[in-house]
Amino acid sequence: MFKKKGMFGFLTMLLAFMLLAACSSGTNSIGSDPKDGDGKSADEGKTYSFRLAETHPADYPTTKGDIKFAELVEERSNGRIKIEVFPSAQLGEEKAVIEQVQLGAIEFTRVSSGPLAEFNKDFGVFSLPYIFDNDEHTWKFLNGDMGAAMLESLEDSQLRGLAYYSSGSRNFYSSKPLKSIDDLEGLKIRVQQNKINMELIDALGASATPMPYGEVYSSLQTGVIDGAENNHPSFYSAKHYEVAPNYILDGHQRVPEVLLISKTVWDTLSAEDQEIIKEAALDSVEYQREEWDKYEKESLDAVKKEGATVVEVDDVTPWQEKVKPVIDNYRDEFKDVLDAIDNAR
Ligand code: BDP
Repeated sequence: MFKKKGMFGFLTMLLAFMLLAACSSGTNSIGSDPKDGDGKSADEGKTYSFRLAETHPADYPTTKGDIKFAELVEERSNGRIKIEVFPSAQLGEEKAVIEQVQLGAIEFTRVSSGPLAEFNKDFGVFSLPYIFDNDEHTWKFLNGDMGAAMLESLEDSQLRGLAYYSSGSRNFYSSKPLKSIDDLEGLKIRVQQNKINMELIDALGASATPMPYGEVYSSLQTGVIDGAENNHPSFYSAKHYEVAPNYILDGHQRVPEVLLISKTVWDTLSAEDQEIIKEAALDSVEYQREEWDKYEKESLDAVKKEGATVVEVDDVTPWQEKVKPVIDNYRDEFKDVLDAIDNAR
């Protein structure tokens, strides 16, 4: 687990204090009696203005989920809790944003489990290849007890997981031809920033270059890397197909998206407001999943139309065999989660 005590604790407290002063206005201060003079709930007078950091643009399905979540919170709090969604990485790349959320300087974010794994090692399990059969299997696991327990475990990392969002499956693409697994040999491939991804790329005979998502396009363009990997929506939306038009549908990972609130911020909210936020997050999932399914199809069609070469993989067995050492390496560490994933089949 990623834990910093001492200075980190002090900074957290300081930021929490500043945040309270900046964000909360109203007649009741934290710690005062929950009912004010005329018997109203303390929450009725308190207003908040929060920020949610999102890496994707406004029309992307995760951003649409974030916006739906923000709308539900605003509606259900009668306008007291406003969450402004900042799309297109305006507040920074995911790793930096997660650090800010830990401190409470940014209150909410939607990130991928990929970078989250560096802050809470349990989330590394999602970077293991071929652990889920399909979308249905993934959601059965995420909606089960272990999926919920993993969101809870984020508390150890000063975060609170509110909900999972859909992210489809990830596939390789390159500026060089990619017709089969052998073509990956020797290529420089960008990965999400965590160590399991490095091992995965090694096992495939390629060399891994971790870097933030926002740097991938220019790195492909200038030849700093030969390829990358992502789901159809990101491949299309970030226009990576323009500079790496060879796309092979190996589906090596399913890495869920996660909606997070800072634990520092969460702890300052009343139980009623926590409930509003928690429920709104869960209630935004269905809409996000519908938007995801639509956009996933549209984006695959769109990249084909734009001239990308899309290669289907009829049999993933050779891929699974080649990356098996990575799973074997983590089988003990992730035993309970892997068992729960198997049981969700
Ligand atoms: C996309 C995720 C995004 C990640 C990106 C990446 O939605 O959160 O930042 O992949 O590869 O699929 O870093």
